[in-house]
Amino acid sequence: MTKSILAALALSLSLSIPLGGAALAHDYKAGALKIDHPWSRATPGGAKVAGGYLAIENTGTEADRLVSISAPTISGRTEIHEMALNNGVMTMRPLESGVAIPAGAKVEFKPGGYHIMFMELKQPLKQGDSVKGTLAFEKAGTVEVEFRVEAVGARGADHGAHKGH
Ligand SMILES: [Cu+2]
Repeated sequence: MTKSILAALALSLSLSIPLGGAALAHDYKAGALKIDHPWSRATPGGAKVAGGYLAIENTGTEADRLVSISAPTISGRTEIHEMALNNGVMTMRPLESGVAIPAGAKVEFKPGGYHIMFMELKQPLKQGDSVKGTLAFEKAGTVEVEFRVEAVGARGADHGAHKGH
């Protein structure tokens, strides 16, 4: 009797290890959408804006759209931006209608491309902080995530899903 209880305990302890590992991987699910590794960058004192980055994978058969983002604890206004070369000049423009996430596609928000812009920052972001944000999708609804604040100048290279830049 006692032995079998101990065995059951040992089994449940060993089962809890892979679950803990999944939590550390820092990703989120909403319906068919997988949201991977939201992160931001530490800001120099006085900066009023910060970028936000993540990857969104649509494993379903229907397109969705990231419509808006809010992060009221740190930011007065949050926008979705695109950085693109225009006649040889890097320009940034807000995407008023958000970003389409086609069925089967993985859309990356990263430095130099699509990104989230935390405007009217209420305080500087410090490396190691976690910033709460809410993503709103046309079909999948709202998803709460946490952006990890990485070092000034970080390009996300410390994360396995971001490679080649
Ligand atoms: Cu921007």
